[in-house]
Amino acid sequence: MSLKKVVACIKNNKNFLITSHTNLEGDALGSELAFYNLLKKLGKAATVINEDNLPYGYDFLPQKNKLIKFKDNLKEIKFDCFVVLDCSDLSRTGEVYRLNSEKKTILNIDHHISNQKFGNINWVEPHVSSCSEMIYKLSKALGLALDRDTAILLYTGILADTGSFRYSNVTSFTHKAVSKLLKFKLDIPHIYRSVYENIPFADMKLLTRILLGIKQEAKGRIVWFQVKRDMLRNKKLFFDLSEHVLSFGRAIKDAQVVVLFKENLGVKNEIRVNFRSQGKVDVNRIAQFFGGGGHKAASGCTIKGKIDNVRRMVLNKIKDSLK
Ligand SMILES: [Mn+2]
Repeated sequence: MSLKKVVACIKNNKNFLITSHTNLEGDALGSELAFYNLLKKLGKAATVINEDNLPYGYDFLPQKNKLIKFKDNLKEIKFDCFVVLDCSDLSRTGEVYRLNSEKKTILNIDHHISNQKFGNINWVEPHVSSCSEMIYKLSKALGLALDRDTAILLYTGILADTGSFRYSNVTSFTHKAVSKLLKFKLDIPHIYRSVYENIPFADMKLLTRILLGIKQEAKGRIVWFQVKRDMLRNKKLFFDLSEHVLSFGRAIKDAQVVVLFKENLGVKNEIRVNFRSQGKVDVNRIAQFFGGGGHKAASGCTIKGKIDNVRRMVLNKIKDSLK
C-alpha cells in the first residue's frame, strides 16, 4: 500500500523540498504547509518552494512566511527527497522541478485522476476530496498529533477543493476529518471571508462584466463565459474570479457543463479553459483530450489558438460527450 511507502520514505530521508502546482490555491497551500509542519514535528529539514507568490486572500495562513518563490539562484539547494503535492504532472510545478537536477527520490502525493505517476513513490487517491485530506490521513499514519496551525491549513485545503463541502467528492471521512480539525476552535467565518468574500470592488465590477457575457448551448446544457485580454488590460487584478464565475454557471437550471475561456495576458493566442460538470459529463476526459486534466467534475487545459476557434472546438467536443 502506498501510504506505508510514504511513511517509510519520510522516515528514511532527512531533508525535503516541497512544491505544488502553479496558480496556487487553498489545497496546494494547505497541503504544502501542513506537510511542512508534520516534517518539523519529526525533526526533519524542509523547504517549500513554488513558482508563484502567495495568492491574494491567503494572508491568514499560518506559516505563510515559509513559502519561498522560485528563483534561479535556488539551484544550489540541497535536499534528499523532492515532494510534489496536489499536482498531476511535473510540468505543472512551473520551473521548480528543475531544482531536482540530481534526480533525488520524488514523492508524489495527489488526488487528481489525471495524475501521471511521475514519482518514485506515488500515492494517488482520485476519490479523496483534496490533497489536504490525504495529508490528514498521513498525519494519522505517522502517529502525529495535530495542532491548531496545521488544522487551519488542512481545513482551508479541504474547504477549497470541496467547494465549501458541496461537491460529490465529499465523503463521511471528509466530515470526520473536519470534525477533528474543528476541535481546535477554528475561526470559520474568518477563513471563509478571507478566501471567498474578500473581493475588491473593482474586481467585482469586472466579475459582473464577465457574467453579462454568459451564453448557453445545447439547449442550456452547456453554459459558457469568456474573458478577453482587453477586459484585463490596465487592471491589476487581485482576485482569481474564475471560481466565482464557474459557481454562477453551476447554479443555472439544467446546466450540465460550465466552461470559462480566458485569454492569457502573458502569451498571445493562448487560452486557458476551465470546466465544471454537474456529474453526467466527465470533464477530466475533455480536458485530457486537449492536453490538460483534473477531476471528473472540475478540470482545465491550456490551448493555443484564437479564442473563437478554441471555443468552437471545445464546445463541439462537449456536445459530442452529451450525446
Ligand atoms: Mn487539490
